[in-house]
Amino acid sequence: MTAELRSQLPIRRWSSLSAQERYTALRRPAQRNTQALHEQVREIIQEVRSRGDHALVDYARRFDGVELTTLEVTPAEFAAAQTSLDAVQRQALERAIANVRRFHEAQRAEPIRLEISPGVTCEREFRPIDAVGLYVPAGVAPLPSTAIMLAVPALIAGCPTRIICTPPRKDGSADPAVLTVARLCGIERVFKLGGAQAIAAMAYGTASVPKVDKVYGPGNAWVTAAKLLVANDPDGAALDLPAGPSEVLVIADEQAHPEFVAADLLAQTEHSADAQSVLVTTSMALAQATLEQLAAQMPRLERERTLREAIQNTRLFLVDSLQDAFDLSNTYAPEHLIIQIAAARAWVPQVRNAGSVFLGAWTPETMGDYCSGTNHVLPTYGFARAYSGLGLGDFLKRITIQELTADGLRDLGPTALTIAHMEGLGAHANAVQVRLAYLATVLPDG
Ligand code: HSO
Ligand code: ZN
Repeated sequence: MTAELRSQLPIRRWSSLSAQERYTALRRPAQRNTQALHEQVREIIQEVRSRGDHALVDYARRFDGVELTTLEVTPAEFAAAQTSLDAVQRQALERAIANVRRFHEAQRAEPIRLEISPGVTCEREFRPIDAVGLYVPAGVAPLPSTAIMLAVPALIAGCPTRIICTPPRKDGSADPAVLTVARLCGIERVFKLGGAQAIAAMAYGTASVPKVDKVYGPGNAWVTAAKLLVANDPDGAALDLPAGPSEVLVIADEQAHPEFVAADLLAQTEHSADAQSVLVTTSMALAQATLEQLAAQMPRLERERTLREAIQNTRLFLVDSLQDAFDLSNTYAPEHLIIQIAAARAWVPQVRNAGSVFLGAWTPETMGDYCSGTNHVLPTYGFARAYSGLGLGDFLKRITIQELTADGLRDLGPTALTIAHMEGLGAHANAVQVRLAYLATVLPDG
């Protein structure tokens, strides 16, 4: 086992790789042919737009293998879900929700009101997005934690319409844990819809599914393609962030526990066959011991099949210094960055590109995935270079407001006039000029 893994996962010395080799080594697993995929997804969206609920029922039959009589979860199904969880499970969800709630409440920003110069006031206020559609995937496993990460910020932002779409199970029911989370987070409308058709239904609305302004949540390549397509259409819906397969990068030194490091790599690897885990270490001994631990732990884990596939995407790098490790990490821009080095906290300022950071030996990514309080919907596929993970702000709009007094306009108006003339936009200048002229004649002294 170890020998097999060792041949699959060479420990590469970063300093000996050329620029091209480094680029190739850090490339994400290839995504599906997007051209063909987009064509198929476009067709699904078109069908949902023209045939509404009928198309949704047909797709559920074809893709999920279920015959749905109602798309929406009924009160009876909600009630059954509540009783199907045991007390420990329910309390775990409640505690996770409470923590995520506290951390997201703390993200509430104060409105701004500033007098820029006498008589010129600028303000910024927040408004919730009217209608939000939360997609909770269930491809590899139902993800009640994802329901938490989406529903909690939507609730505290105060979005008036909040709906969930989640794929039906084989028996045509929705996952009871997802339904329990929905109820605990004040979401009353859940639809048993998965894939691109769910996104289309939320973006355009059907007889049963309300139209939303923005769609949220991770999903497979179909879901992501659908989100991108509907976001490009003014009649569709905005999207939260571009999403790809999940990934983690672990920076470890010689003091790290190989057992923990391997466990963290595997935790992320089990998400899907195209998930990626990367180890960057200053210690050859740690790299080798981690390989041994991977081999030892993998056969004990339930999702060994997926692990064996996805482990091929794992990369092991040996670097000359911690500075090199952080440079590599910033280039890769991981969704999750785990730092298991002696002075983890001291290195935080070196992190420039990462979705979410986990410090020290006692902070497995699993905690952030489920219950510590941070959001687990994060930028993947290198998008962490420019995007952030989901937060309260993604459910709010920032609206600016301004008000000038006559004196304010007298004072600042000429500046606008000058710039308007520089741009050759005479009507802009005129809108100021007519007022200044009025003030000069009708109200000569303000
Ligand atoms: N690690 C995933 C989130 C998740 N993990 C949900 C378990 N359940 C986000 O990258
Ligand atoms: Zn996870």
